[in-house]
Amino acid sequence: MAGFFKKLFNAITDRADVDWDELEANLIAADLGAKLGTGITDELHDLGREISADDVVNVTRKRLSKILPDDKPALAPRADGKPTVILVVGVNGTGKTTSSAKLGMWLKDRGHSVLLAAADTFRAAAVEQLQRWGDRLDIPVVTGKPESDPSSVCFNAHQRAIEEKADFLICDTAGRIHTRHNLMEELGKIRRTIAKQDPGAPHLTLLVVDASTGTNALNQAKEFHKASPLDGLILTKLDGSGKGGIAFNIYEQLGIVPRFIGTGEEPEAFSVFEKERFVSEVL
Ligand SMILES: Nc1nc2c(ncn2[C@@H]2O[C@H](COP(=O)(O)OP(=O)(O)OP(=O)(O)O)[C@@H](O)[C@H]2O)c(=O)[nH]1
Ligand SMILES: [Mg+2]
Repeated sequence: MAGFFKKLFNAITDRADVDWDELEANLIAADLGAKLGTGITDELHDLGREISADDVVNVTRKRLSKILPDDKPALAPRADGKPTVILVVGVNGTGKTTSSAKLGMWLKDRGHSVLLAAADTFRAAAVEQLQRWGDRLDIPVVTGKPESDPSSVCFNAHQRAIEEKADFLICDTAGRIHTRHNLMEELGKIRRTIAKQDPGAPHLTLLVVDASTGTNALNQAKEFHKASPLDGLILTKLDGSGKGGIAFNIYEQLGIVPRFIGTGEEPEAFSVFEKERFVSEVL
């Protein structure tokens, strides 16, 4: 049983009266946010009878699956044969580089051709890290010189993706650049540069959030969404203390849908987000 439900069970079993405040606090602590936490508690209260652990689980699951929209169709190459450009963004350490590589492999496993761009040129180690992933997964990686302009790396990678008729180009970006303001400026520049060779690009901007960081992830989503419109989330580290509740909170507040989940450091520990499965298994 996931930690999230265990906590809920503990809050209501072995006692005659439900401590509603504690139950609500637990739901909110599971990163579901105040609105959802209160909504679930109210619904349980309105049952007007003694509630069981099953009631809590059922009401919570039902609510949660109602919140998210139905799953998005899987990524498919474009009909015109031009590359789909995916920009992977997020604060440092959330799992951008790992997720870029995993997503590359996920696409490759489905028969699509993929190119990776190492656009985190601020740290030499970041370029090497992606290069190692590329070698391991047999996916070409476009790199620039250390401290070169990340936008130019993306431009060159995009050019190559177009020339080679790659189905997907995944751009791994930096998570830390002097200040958050500079980071957002840099992302804006990358977006404008990518759009030069294809006005519709980037076609998908995915924010990587570490599920164990709770409400910080919501703040990150707000900040990035303002600077660089987000099309979806990659929710990482769900194998750790991350409860995943934050995904519902982010969707409720910003309308950003989870698209992929990361459940470990290995490339296989990655899958497409499936609502029902997520609600019943991960949370
Ligand atoms: N357990 C677990 N670890 C993960 C997952 N995703 C990434 N990691 C680990 O998290 C650490 C950071 O991952 P990176 O991919 O380097 O993160 P990043 O966002 O690129 O970091 P910066 O480039 O420094 O901003 C690495 O040790 C990864 O192996 C996951 O889903 N589960
Ligand atoms: Mg990185």
